[in-house]
Amino acid sequence: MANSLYENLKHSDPDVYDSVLRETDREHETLELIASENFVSYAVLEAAGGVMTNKYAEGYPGRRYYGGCEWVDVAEDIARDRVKKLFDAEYANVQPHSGSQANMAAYFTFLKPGDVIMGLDLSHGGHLTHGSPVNFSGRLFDVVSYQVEKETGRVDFDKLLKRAKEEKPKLIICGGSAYPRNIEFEKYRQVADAAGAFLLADIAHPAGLVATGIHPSPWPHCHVVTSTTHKTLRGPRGGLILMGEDWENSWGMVAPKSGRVKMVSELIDSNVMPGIQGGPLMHIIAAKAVAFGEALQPEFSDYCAQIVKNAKAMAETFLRLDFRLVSGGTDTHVILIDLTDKNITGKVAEKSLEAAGITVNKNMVPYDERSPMVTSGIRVGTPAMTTRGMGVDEMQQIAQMIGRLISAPDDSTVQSKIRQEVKELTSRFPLYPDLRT
Ligand code: DSN
Repeated sequence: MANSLYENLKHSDPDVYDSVLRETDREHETLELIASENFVSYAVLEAAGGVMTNKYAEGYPGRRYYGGCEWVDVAEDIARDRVKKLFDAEYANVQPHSGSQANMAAYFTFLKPGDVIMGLDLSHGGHLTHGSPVNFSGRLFDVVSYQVEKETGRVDFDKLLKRAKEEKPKLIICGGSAYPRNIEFEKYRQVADAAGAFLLADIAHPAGLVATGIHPSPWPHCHVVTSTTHKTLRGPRGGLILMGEDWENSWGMVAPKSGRVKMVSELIDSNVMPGIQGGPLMHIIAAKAVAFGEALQPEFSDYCAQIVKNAKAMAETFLRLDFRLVSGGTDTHVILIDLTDKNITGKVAEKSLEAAGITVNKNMVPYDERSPMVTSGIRVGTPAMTTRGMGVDEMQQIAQMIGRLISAPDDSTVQSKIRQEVKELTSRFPLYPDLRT
């Protein structure tokens, strides 16, 4: 039953149809090790590709600016209820189109332009939206970046405390995109309290691990949490905002008609819409609801435990092969390989691995002397391959392949041999068999 989902597309737009089919084949035939990617279920795909894409629903369930929202209200209520249960949260907003927009809405809730924020430096594992000068966060706020230590690859909290007391940020951001270790929420909160700052955790990467209790909980330490839905959480591409507990704002915001002091949740809701977004992507919110339902099942806990088991097995193999890993290993799904002593850049390593069917991304390592387009590292992650059912043996095999390619990046014989091994391995773990040619 090949491609029945795409019958209409096939006839009406053969060019786009072809690109979709080829992407499906690429996903099946390659080893996807980008730490921020995953493969959603058929149910999530169906909801994301469904008719809710047609509906305008500015506002929130029960108080929209458009008629005809009764069924999208049901989907959004399911999504909010499920994600609150999943993360043990009192408040959730599932409308942010992405992690960046979740962060933007949260910043606009707690900050004014020009306020001081502290976030982990992008080249030390942070994220663009944590204060990079080329991002809105770096352009609107006064950014004080903090870094990890060269020897440990981890944050020195005594140094962070000293700096925070000097700089007096209004908001401290923890979490990032290439930080292989658990986020130390409790220590960050001690720093935030000492500096009089709010604490925001961006758990986009470990969200699935947090939901299943494999990673420590951000509560009660973080005032607000943002995330994406498509990494370890294995949902459609999107964002969300959570609070463990809501509280009355202290920004002097009073609801105009009632004279009532607003809750922080109301401020976040209005900073998402109308603050930075218009109509929510209701098909994606429906797909988020499906993914949250899947994540509430016991099998999802087993899956997340296996992600970490796989990452640790891979990290151990890399260490045996004499690779340097930032922080010496991993607690999560992320491994950051420092290639500084290997006479190869991240850029060349990424290209060479790609030619053999292994997809990773080049990544800055702490104290990198190369540019972000070249880099001295690669980032590797296990969520996608774990979704395909691969285990420790396969992770060890993949790490060995990476080792062979990195020691001979220009050797086309090695590349084609490994391409063949990748083909054999991926064919044992089929992906979307009903959607391929
Ligand atoms: N680009 C994402 C990642 O790869 O981690 C973060 O936004």
